[in-house]
Amino acid sequence: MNRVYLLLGSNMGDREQKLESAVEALIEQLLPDYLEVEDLSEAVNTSSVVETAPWGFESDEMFLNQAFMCLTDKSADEVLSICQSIENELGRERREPAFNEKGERIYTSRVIDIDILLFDENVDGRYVPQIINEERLQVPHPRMQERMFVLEPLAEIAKDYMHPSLQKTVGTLKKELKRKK
Ligand code: A4P
Ligand code: MG
Repeated sequence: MNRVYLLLGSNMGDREQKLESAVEALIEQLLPDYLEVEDLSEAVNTSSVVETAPWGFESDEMFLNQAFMCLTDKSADEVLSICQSIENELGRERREPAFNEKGERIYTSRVIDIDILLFDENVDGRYVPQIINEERLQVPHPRMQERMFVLEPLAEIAKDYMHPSLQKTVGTLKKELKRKK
């Protein structure tokens, strides 16, 4: 069984309800049916919901963010497709990523965003963190270490997770980012 860590975000509409619906749909679609009920506490974990100021763009609409972990028999690519189809079902309008004249990303408000932060493949019973560098999917998420709205909820459920390319735990990345601010 593989293991995936996601970040959910919403800053439009009924934000709590969007996060709840996303978590429900993710469990339904990622978790294999054959897992027994008593396994569920180990198979799924969610952080608390944190309210965060928009990062990278101006808006009066605050975000709710939440980290989510789930065991799954899907590949990272399949997980991405599932996240995108759940975003669509929950009313996300998808546009091509936009850039300003300096080549920086222009972010916009969204009813739901589901990003893959980390993905572990199960190799002989051990979780092995994957590094994926394709246009469609980069894992670990390339900006996670710069974002307190990611590290704060993620550290609640994966403080000791070792980032495979930075070689620092999520807890350390959070402490370092806090010091920088
Ligand atoms: N993609 C590549 N790697 C990944 C990955 N690890 N997870 C590709 C998910 N998608 C990945 O994403 C654009 C493309 O990224 C996808 O087609 C996918 O193939 P998108 O969800 O369509 O568009 P987006 O969300 O606008 O872009 P992106 O890059 O996900 O934006 P970010 O970086 O997630 O930033 N401030 C606060 N406080 N809280 C937030 O949650 N979120 C953003 C969005 C900005 N500011 C925020 C928050
Ligand atoms: Mg996204």
